[in-house]
Amino acid sequence: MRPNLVKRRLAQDLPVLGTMCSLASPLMAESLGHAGYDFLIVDLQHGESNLGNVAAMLQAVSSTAASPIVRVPDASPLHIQRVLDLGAYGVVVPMVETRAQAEAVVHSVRYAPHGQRSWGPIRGALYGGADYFSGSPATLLTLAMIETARGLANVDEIVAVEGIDGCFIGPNDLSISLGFPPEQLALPSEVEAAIARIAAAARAAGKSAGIQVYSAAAARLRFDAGFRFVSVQSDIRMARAAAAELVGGLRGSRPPSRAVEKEEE
Ligand code: 3PY
Ligand code: MG
Repeated sequence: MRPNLVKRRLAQDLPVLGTMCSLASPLMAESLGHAGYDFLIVDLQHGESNLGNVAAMLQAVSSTAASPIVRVPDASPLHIQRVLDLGAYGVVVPMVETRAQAEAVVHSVRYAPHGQRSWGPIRGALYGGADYFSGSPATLLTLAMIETARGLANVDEIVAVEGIDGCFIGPNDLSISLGFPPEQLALPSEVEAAIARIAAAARAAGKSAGIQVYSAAAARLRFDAGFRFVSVQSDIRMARAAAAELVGGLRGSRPPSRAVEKEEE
């Protein structure tokens, strides 16, 4: 089966870098893939994509060297199995809170006797190869998002589940669940302590720790702290940030808006 370089690097305790595709644009995904990311996450939880367009997104990503990963909207077998059938080489599953949920996720990724995935990798086998059935357990990546107080409390059991390759921390939901607002540049110490606890649990279980961050500096800090799977920014956030910087730079301190011209008219 075509190797999953992200899973392979993680197994060797090597870092991998990616970003989120919030936009349902295959062309944007293809462009990002050619920028050199190790993986791209097509986001069906909060992004524009859905089961109707995810095949085109995965085709775009798989025309590049980046591993095509999908964040499903929830842990339901329907989403996990459909995106794998359409060629995802990994799933990121939000809001995993218990060992039973983590086991159910693995059952959706694996065929019997280790799971309950139904056969039909309509595009997965085109991308992966004819030995998809035998090769998929060692190739497909399965990450459980730990991003709630309950997930934090059960993290040791979750990351210990066989077939879970590691955790992926959502700092915003984790902050909210611990009683703090999302989108903080500097996370409260309680959230940082939770993040360190989750990463330590993953490492103790011999699994990979992953996290979403919003700057290159934050990515460096997380890699230095032992995180191996780091997603930085997203397509739309990068576009907005670059546009705001360009417009702000050209207009000095004036607001980057046509409203300025209107006020001056
Ligand atoms: C979060 O911060 O909650 C996330 O899910 C990041 O993607
Ligand atoms: Mg989240």
